[in-house]
Amino acid sequence: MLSQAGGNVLQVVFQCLGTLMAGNSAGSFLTTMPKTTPPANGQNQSGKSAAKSSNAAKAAVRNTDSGPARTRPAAGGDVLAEKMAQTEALAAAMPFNATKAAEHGFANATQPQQGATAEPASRLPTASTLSEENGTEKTGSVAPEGVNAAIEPLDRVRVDSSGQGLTTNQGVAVSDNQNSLKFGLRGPALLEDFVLREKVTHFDHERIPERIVHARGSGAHGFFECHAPLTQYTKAAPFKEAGKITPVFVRFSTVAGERGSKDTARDVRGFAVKFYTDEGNWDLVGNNMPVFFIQDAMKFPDLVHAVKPEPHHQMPQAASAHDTFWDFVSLMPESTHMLMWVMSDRAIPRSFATMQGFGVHSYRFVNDAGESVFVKFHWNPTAGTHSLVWDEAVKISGADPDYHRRDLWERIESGAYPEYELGVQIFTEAQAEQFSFDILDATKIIPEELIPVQPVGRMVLNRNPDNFFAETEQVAFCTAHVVPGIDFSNDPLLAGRIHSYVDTQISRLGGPNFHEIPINSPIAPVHNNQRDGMHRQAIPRGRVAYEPNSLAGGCPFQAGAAQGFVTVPARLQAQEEQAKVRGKPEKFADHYTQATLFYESQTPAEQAHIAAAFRFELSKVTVPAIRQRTVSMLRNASEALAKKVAEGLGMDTLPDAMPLALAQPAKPEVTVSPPLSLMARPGDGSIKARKIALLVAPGVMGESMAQVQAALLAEGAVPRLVAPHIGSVATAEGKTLDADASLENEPGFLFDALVLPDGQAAVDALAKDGHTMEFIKDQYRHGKTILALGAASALLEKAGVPATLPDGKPDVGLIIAPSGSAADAVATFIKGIALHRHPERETDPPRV
Ligand code: HDE
Repeated sequence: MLSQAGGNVLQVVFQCLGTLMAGNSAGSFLTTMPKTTPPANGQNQSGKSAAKSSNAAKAAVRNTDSGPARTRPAAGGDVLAEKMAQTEALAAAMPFNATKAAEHGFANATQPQQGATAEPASRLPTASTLSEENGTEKTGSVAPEGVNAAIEPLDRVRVDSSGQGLTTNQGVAVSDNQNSLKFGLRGPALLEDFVLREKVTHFDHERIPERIVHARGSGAHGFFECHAPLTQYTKAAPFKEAGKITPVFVRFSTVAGERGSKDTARDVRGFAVKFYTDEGNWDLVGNNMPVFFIQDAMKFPDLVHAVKPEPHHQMPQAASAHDTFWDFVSLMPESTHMLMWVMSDRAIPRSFATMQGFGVHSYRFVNDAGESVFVKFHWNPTAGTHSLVWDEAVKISGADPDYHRRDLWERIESGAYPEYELGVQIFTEAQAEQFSFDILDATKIIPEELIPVQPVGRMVLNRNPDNFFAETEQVAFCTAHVVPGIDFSNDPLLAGRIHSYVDTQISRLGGPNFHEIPINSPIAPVHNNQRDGMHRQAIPRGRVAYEPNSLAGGCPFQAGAAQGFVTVPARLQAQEEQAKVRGKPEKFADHYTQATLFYESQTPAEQAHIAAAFRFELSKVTVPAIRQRTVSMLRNASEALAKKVAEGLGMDTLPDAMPLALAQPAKPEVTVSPPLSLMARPGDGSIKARKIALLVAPGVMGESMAQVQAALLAEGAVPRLVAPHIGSVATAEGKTLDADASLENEPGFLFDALVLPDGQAAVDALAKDGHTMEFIKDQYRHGKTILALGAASALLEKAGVPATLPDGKPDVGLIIAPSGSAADAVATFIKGIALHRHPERETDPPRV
C-alpha cells in the first residue's frame, strides 16, 4: 500500500494540519462520530437540535450555494458544521501546491515525487453526503475506507439461481414465462406486456461485435508461480519471491477466422495471459510463434485485410490459402520467416496444452535501482509440443470445429491441467548491439544458442470459466497493461499495439469502462479521478475528481517514483542522428537469413510438411504470377524448398530469385538451431488427456479390452469404446460392454491412438463396416500408435496397412499382440502414444 506521508514538504503540511486541529473537538470526531449520522436538517436522531453549536455556523452550512467569510470551528456535535470546519482545515493544510516545483527538470522527470497529501481529521470532509450512513439493502453501508469495492474476486458477480424463482431484470417475480399478455385467449398481444418486452429486448442485444482479429478463442483461469526471485533484473510483482502465486486468465485464439469458425485452421494461435498482480494487471499478449509477418504497425491493417475472407464474396473463412494473402505477403519479403512458421505444423497444434507461447517483441525488465535489461518471454508446455498433420486438421474441422476448445475444457474438468514453464531470454543493450539482427525487428528471433532461455516460473490452468461470454468473450487484453518492472522496447510493431488494443476495446465493449467488467478488473486497488462514460459501475465517494486538490487532502495522490510506474528513460541509444523520420534500420532489410535458419533446423518430416503446406496454399491461389512471386521469394531462403514447392505446383522452370533488399546481410551467429524443431520438446512422457479409441463389436474379447482400458485410465488417458453404434455390446465371454461413441459420431482422426479388438466375430462385424477401414486408414496415415489384439491383424490387412516402414524397418507405432498378450503389449502401446506420432511412416503422397 502507498504510504500517506511523503518527503519534508509533507511533514510541514502535517504539522500545519496538526496546529489547525488542536484546540477544537474535530480531532476526536472520528472516534466519537455516531454510527448513524443525523439527517441533514441538523436534527439528531432524538429530534432535538444540537444545542451547543453556534447558530451562525449552523445557518451558514445549511445551504450549498454560498459560504461565510470565515468558518468558525463548530463545537457541539452539529455534524454539518463539523464537516465545514474540517473541510476548511483540510484545504488550509495545503496552502500551496508543494510538488509543483518538482514537475520540472530532467532529474524530476525520471524520478517523479510522491504527491502531497493532508490527512483529514475524520472522514467527514471527504464524504459526498452526510446521509451515507443511512444504509439499505441496496446502498449497503458507508464506503469502506480507502477501498474500491468494485475490485473484488469474481464471487461478487457470480449468480447461482438454484432454488430461486424467475424474475425480471428489475427483480420483479415473473408469474408466467410461457405466454405473452393477450386481450383474451385468442385476442391480440398487448403493448403493456413489460415482461415479454424486457425479455425480447435483452435478447435482441445479446451479441457484441467480435474481435477484428483473434475472434475465435477459448479461455481458462489459473495461476503463475515464481520459481525464484528475479529481483536482480525486475521489480515486477510476479517475480518478487520464490513460490509467489499470481492469478491469471489466459485466452488462446486463432487469428483470421470469425467467432464461429473452426479451431483447426492453419493459422497463428494467440496466447494471451492476464496476470492479476498485486501491483496491477500485466497482460503478456503473445502468439504461439515467436515472430510476426510485418515489422511496423503501419502494415497491420493491410495484413489483416489481405488474410481475411476476400471482400467481394467473403471467402474463404479462416484460411490463408487464397489470392489476397499470398499477393500481399509475396510483396512483403520480411514475412518470409513468419511464413515458414505458419506453413509448419506449429500452425495446426494438437492442443493448446501442447503448444509454445512467445511474447514476440523484446520487452524490458527494470529493477528497483532503475537498471534495465532486455527480455523475451517464452511459454513451454510441460506436455511437450505436439501438432496435427494437415490431412487430420482438415478432417477434424468438419467433425469437430470445437476441437481445441473441447480439449482445453476437458483437460481442466478431468484434472489434467495444462501447464507451461515461463522462460526468459535476458540480454543487455551492449549484447543487442553485437547481434547480426536487430532486436527491435519482430521478424527475428534470438537463437537460444546466443541467449539461453532461463525458466523463471510455471503457469497452471486449473479452472474453466463459469460463463463463456462474461469471461472469455469480455476479457480485454492490452499490451499497454504493464506493471512496474516491465517496460517496452522501441519495437515499432509493439508501439502500434500499445495504442490499438485499448482503442478496439472501446468499440467492442461499448465504451471506456471495460476495465470495470469483472474479468478485466484488477485485484490491485484502483483509485483515480477518471469518471463517467457508458456503463460506469464504480460509485466514487466525495466531490473531488481532480488533482491537485486540497478538499480530499490531495487524494488519490501521485504515487511517485518509489512505487509508481516510471518509464525507462533511455531506450536503445539511437545510432542515427536524432530526427523525426519514417523509415527502418538497415538490419530490418535482412529478410531471409532467419527464414533459412528455421527451415534448416527442422527434421526431414517437418521440412516435408512445410513444403506440402506451401504447395497446398499456393495451389489455392488462382493467379499464377502470385505463385511465381512467392517461389522467387522462397529461393532466397532455401533453394531446396523453392524447388520442391515449384515441382508441386507444376512449374516447369524456377522463377528468378527475388532481388535482395540488403545485398550483404551480416553473417548469422548460428546456421542451425535445434530447439526450433517441434521434436526438440517431446514433453514429460505422459499420455494424460490423450484420446484413445477402443473399437468393439459383438463377439469382442472383452477381457483383453478391459485390461487395456484399465491401463490407459491409470495413465490419465481417455479411452473410449467405439462401436458401429452406441449402446451395449455383447462380449465373447458373455458379458456386455457399453459403447459411448460410434464409428459415425467419433471418426478415427479425432483420436490419438487406436486399439483393435480380439474376437473373430467382432473382427468380422467391423470388417464389414466401411467406417472401420476409414478409421484405421486415418489412424495409420496420421502416424498414430495402433495396437491390434489377436484376430484384429486381419483388419489391418484389409485396410492395406503396411507391416513395415517405407524403408523396410519395423514400425514401432504398430503393435501386433497375439491373443492373450494384451497386458504385456499395453506398456509398449503407452510408450508409443507418448511419442505423439510416428512420422517415419509418412510418404508423399501417402501409401494408405
Ligand atoms: Fe494483436 N490485436 N495486433 N498481435 N493480438 C488484437 O485486440 C494488433 C500482434 C494478439 O485473446 C486486437 O482485443 C496490431 C502481434 C493476440 O483477446 C487488436 C498489431 C501479436 C490477440 C490487435 C498486432 C498479437 C490480439 C483485436 C500490429 C503477438 C487476442 C481484438 C501492430 C505478439 C487477444 C483485441 C485476446 C488481438 C491489434 C500484432 C497478439 C485489433 C495493431 C505481433 C493474442 O487490437
